[in-house]
Amino acid sequence: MTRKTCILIGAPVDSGKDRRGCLMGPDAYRTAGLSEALSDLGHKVQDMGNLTPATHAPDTGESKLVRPNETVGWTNRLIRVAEDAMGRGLPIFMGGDHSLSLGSVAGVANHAATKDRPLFVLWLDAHSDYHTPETTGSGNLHGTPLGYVTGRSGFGGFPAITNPVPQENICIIGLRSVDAAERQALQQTAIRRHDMRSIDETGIAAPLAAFLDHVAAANGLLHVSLDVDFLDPMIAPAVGTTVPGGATMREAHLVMEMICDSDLMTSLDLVELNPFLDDHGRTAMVMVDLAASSLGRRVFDRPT
Ligand code: 4U7
Ligand code: MN
Ligand code: MN
Ligand code: MN
Repeated sequence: MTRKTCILIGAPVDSGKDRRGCLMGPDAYRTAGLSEALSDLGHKVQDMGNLTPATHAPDTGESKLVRPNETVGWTNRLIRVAEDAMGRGLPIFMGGDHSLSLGSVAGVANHAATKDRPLFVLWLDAHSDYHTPETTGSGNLHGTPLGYVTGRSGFGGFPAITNPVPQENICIIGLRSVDAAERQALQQTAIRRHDMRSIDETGIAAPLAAFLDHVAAANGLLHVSLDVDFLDPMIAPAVGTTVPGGATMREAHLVMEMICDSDLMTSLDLVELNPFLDDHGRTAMVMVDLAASSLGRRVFDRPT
């Protein structure tokens, strides 16, 4: 793996759902040693500190959505920061809840367009996050980032998507909780979807390898979005939306090590960690370990 400039971006976004606590995520990753883990692997690391949302209208509580205006503020800020960081290195967005990806992915997509390269997105998540503000039942915008970045309608008030991510460039792995409205909409799309049943049947390596081959063949950029709830709650309890039956430590390590071997990843989100729900920092440490695995950490040396 080539040596990278990793740009750590604290995005303490907590507006994407009712339950509070993800705002503590960036500092939990720092406390768990993310920066040191990456520099020990030989990467250059810059920590930009924590962002704040761009100026936005106050949330009045009248909308059926949870704090939409604050999320608009975060999206505006993150689009600009992502565009800028992509020109300087490999941004790692330390969330914050998954609504941060409305901005991180949209900004990365704008950068890819300036380089005339296609953007691919690997979504590691129990959920498909394909709602729009019109279809969401919970009003929680952390369930909408893939709807937004693919250019679905219904995101009035949010910055217009100038470079939608093509459906066929998106691969979701880990699915085990998809709402009816999302399922219906997803069935009309070319988004690659691998639920836990198919992973049990085929293993996790085959669908991931196929997707990575596809990215490489297209000379694409690869954004990886790692939601804590991709993992089984037994190994990663610090998340508000636990769903049993998630990825094991072995599966998650394999995914991150294959991403590393491909040397394709150009940006990464670490999202949904809620340190308020953690057990002695266990989940934060697992997430740091996985991030390090995607950037060169090896538990065992393999003969070449
Ligand atoms: B996450 C949900 F209803 N689909 O819309 C919703 F099940 O970023 C969950 O993946 C969304 O954690 C989960 O509220 C968003 C729910
Ligand atoms: Mn998610
Ligand atoms: Mn999720
Ligand atoms: Mn391993």
